[in-house]
Amino acid sequence: MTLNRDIGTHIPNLLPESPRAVPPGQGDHVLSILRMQERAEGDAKEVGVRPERQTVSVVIPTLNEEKNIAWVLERMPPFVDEVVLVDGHSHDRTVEVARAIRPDIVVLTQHCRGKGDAARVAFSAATGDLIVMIDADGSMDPHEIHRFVTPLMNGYDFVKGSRFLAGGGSTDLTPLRRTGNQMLVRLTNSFFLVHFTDLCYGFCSFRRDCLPALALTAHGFEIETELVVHALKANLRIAEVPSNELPRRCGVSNLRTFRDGQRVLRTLIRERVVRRPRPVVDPIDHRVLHQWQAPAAEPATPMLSEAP
Ligand SMILES: Nc1nc2c(ncn2[C@@H]2O[C@H](COP(=O)(O)OP(=O)(O)OP(=O)(O)O)[C@@H](O)[C@H]2O)c(=O)[nH]1
Ligand SMILES: [Mg+2]
Repeated sequence: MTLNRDIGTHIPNLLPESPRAVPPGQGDHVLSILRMQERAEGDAKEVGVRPERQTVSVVIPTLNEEKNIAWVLERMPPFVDEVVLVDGHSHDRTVEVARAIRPDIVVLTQHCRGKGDAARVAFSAATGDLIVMIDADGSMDPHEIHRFVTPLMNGYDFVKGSRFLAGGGSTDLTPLRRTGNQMLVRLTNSFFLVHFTDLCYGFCSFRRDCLPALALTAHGFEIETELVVHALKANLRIAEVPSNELPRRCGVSNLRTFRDGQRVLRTLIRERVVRRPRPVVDPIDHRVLHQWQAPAAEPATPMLSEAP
């Protein structure tokens, strides 16, 4: 993998000089900046363009997306250094198509099931300084990736996409999901005293050095909520940027509105009540267990009585 492209030449700088310079009341029009809590060290650190080059990894969880993955990979911007695809044991040719389009793609198989599990595998394997997560179904446009990278280069730690900021939108949300999402956004805002405009949306990015602080444990679609809430609890500097969600290009959704809505709700309540991090307990898929190397047989240790 080559990490030698110059990000600065490709990414337009969306922000004014620094996030602090956004005029009051105008943040919604360009970039809604949510400074959730001042970190003690945040004040000391001057927010500004980091001079050193930041490499970018894009992670993509895939489950039976052979008809969509080509569109996503072909639209990947040139400043992306690494693409990590984590496949959920697809029955179709998702992996083959991805490799044909982008031979340098890093392909991993997830340990268990669910988007959350796949995302955690991808995050720990990604090597870029900045990590962007995007769906494989064509509902998120890779041409928007610069919106998620630029704030990270300008002092933010975590960036979440919003379909409800000026400049964003969705042609995919059904009225039921829109209402459910709105209720969950309101609950999040009242639980954690913030002003998010969106919650159940998986287009997001963060600095790789924040991964330990995010302490992710989710297995399913509640990963998106866990990412945001753990970023809040870790006092990360968070930005919300507008994003346009499109309908999935082909195939069927893996999301089940009521089941996954309940998982998000349970996550929110648990995070509100419990302060300590949850332990990670992964039920490892038997196919993965077969792929992993079994321990080599120990050389027999001579018994004391057999020693010369
Ligand atoms: N590796 C892996 N990827 C998954 C799994 N479930 C979903 N995905 C991927 O996660 C992304 C989002 O899943 P979708 O099924 O599109 O769900 P959604 O976007 O929340 O719902 P829609 O708006 O209806 O499309 C897609 O890229 C899926 O291929 C899984 O269990 N494992
Ligand atoms: Mg989708």
